[in-house]
Amino acid sequence: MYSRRDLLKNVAAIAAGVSAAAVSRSALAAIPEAVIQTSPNTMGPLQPNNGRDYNPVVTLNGWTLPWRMNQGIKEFHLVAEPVLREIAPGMTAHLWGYNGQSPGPTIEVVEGDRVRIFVTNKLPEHTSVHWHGQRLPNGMDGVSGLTQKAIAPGKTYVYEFVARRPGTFMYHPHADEMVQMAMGMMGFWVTHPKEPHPHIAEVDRDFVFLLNAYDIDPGSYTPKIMTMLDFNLWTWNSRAFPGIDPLVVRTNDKVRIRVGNLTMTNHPIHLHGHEFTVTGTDGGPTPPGSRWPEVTADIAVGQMRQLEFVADEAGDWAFHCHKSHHTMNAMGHDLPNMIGVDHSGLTKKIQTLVPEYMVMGERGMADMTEMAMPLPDNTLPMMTGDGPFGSVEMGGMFSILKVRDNQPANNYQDPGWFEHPAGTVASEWQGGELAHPERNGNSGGQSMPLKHQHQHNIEMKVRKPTSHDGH
Ligand SMILES: [Cu+2]
Repeated sequence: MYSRRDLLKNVAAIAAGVSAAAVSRSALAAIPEAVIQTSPNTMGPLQPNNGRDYNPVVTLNGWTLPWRMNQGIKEFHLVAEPVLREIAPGMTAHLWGYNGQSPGPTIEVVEGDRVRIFVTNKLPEHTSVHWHGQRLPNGMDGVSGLTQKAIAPGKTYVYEFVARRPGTFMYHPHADEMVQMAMGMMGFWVTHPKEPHPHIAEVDRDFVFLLNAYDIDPGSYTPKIMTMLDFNLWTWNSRAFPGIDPLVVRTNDKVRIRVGNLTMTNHPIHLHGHEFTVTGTDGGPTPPGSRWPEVTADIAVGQMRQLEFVADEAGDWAFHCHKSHHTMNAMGHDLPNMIGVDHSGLTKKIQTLVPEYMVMGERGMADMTEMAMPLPDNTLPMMTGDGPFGSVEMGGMFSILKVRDNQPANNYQDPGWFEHPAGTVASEWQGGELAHPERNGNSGGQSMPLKHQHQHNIEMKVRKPTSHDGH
């Protein structure tokens, strides 16, 4: 979680980067200065200070890349490079990304903008950048070998095109793709409409993040790049719960959440306490007549979805992938189901030989969160997160939508835990002894007695083989 001071400092740092690039030595240089950001904190929205105006997005645990205007062209500078990314406090990964981070910075432009992007390759192998979902000249599509030469290490390439349609996009390499995406190379792109659009709502809060996944053995730092499906860290913008910042909004705000999936499996993204509609995909805004209410949107591989709703229920609402193993951090998967098996005698005997020995899962896995289990360096507990009522028992793709009546507009500071009105929290029954449960089929119990007692004599009919005549 970030403090307000951090947020201001970081916004100021970005602003300083912009003005330095705009007015000093770089103003005369051929290539705009690359702005680097290494903090994993959620940066405040980057308000446009030139070009067409728009309402900027907020990148969860990320930031927006500043640009410079050069004779009417918006110029950005992306640097593909190895980065250190804190996945959550206690674990840092050696990834590849852009401008100091994985994912790279969000790029925000306006429909009709002519955009020029310089891409410098500081990786040990060649790369390219594909602008997923964009209308552009074929030679700007970034498919190495097919539409351009790969960008060799140390080289800088230039992409230039007009952002022709408004919407939600992403960028990623189209060179040694499996390795480079498994290492974290990706970023978000938003093209805002140049004028009010009938299918694009104006919203109060506009969040963006990418779904990504890594396979990093506990105690190690670098993802295994040959993993195809069995990843062990399920992340949003290369962060795992409890490292994912909350989405902070004010009661009755119109909220848009844009999500892109660059993992190798689908993610049913589920919001508690509200219904949303899918208002757009990477193909553009959906016509309003095609929308229906949902509380879970499945986001397939390579897809993007825009979820929109009015946040009219104050509280701390869970927001997560509905695949339960995607809300867990790295673990061994090959465990037998131990529920109901009593190891108490056995454990003590083994502990005289192996003092740290413990049994997992004899009452479910929740005990795991409370065990002070020794972990190797640089790994995360499988299920964790201290909530106001105890452990949240989550990891991975999990965050919290925090809806508050008094959250100031444009303020993303974590307001702390929700203060529940009296009498609105589930609590322990204090009404005395519980009635002994009646088995259905005896009397039916006191609340729903059976009308009649039936006794059926069930007759078994056995079909015997037909005669063997003819053999
Ligand atoms: Cu998932």
